[in-house]
Amino acid sequence: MPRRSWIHPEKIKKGLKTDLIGQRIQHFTEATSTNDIAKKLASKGAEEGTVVISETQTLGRGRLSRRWASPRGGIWLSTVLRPQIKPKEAPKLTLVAAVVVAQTIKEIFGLNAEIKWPNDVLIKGRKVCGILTETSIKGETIDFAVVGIGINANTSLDSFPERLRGTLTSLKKELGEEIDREDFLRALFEKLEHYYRLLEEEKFDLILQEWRSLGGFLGQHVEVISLDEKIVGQAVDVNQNGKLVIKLEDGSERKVTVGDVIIRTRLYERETD
Ligand code: BT5
Repeated sequence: MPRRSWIHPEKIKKGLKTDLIGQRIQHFTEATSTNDIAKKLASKGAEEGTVVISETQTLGRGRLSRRWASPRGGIWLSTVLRPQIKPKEAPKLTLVAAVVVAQTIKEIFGLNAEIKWPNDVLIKGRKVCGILTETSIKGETIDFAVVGIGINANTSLDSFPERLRGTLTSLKKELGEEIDREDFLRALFEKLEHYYRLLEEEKFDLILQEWRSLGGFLGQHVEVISLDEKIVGQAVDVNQNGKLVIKLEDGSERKVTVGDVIIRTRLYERETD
């Protein structure tokens, strides 16, 4: 891969209006997983806001040890954070990151990015970004958190495994041209800092408001696979703790902490296309 097509940290930093996020950037041409590198750095005392970026990952990870395809042209990054929140509030960081990615995509490119709880950003129902938040807990507090963000930016669909091609998309595919990754990252870091500050100032309500306006699947009939259970109902909201609220057929409500959402209404529409 020619050097000129790498992400250049000094170009991101030029004009970057943040105090924390992205003031320190470690760039790799290849890494196992940026989350693993960021966790190592954080455990050795890396400053809050340190970002690790790699052009490719050989062991990119999703939740539950799933593989995350990380070919060239994408944005694979992890940020070290030291939030003053309780460990059980950690899922809020994933919601923050999802709002940040979806809003940045909307504002810069005018694409209709939507959030699918808990950690996906979709365009026209196809996944363009996934988020993986990992925390290290010390007693009753979070020692550090690493928020990993994977965005299919300048990736062609044929660089992904065939079985995934029907489920995902990239910014390049949606726009018909490559994006300037440094400009995009500068905007992303500024937005991340803004929403992270709101979280630290205990203004999660404001973040939730944004989340709801981007959570395109709210109101839809969904199936949620949570651990070994399948829950069917209507996705009605996300609550103060970042849990998904599902209204069951009998009218009662279930709150889900972890899981994968399948949007039934949309699946049905697609089948009848
Ligand atoms: C996620 O997991 O969506 C979290 C992905 C986080 C990736 C970032 S990249 C930087 C940092 N370093 C890491 O090692 N990870 C983070 P989950 O919700 O479990 O979704 C995983 C599923 O998404 C896989 O099982 C595939 O079906 C699908 N998938 C894999 N690669 C993909 C890609 N590049 N784009 C869209 N979908 C993908």
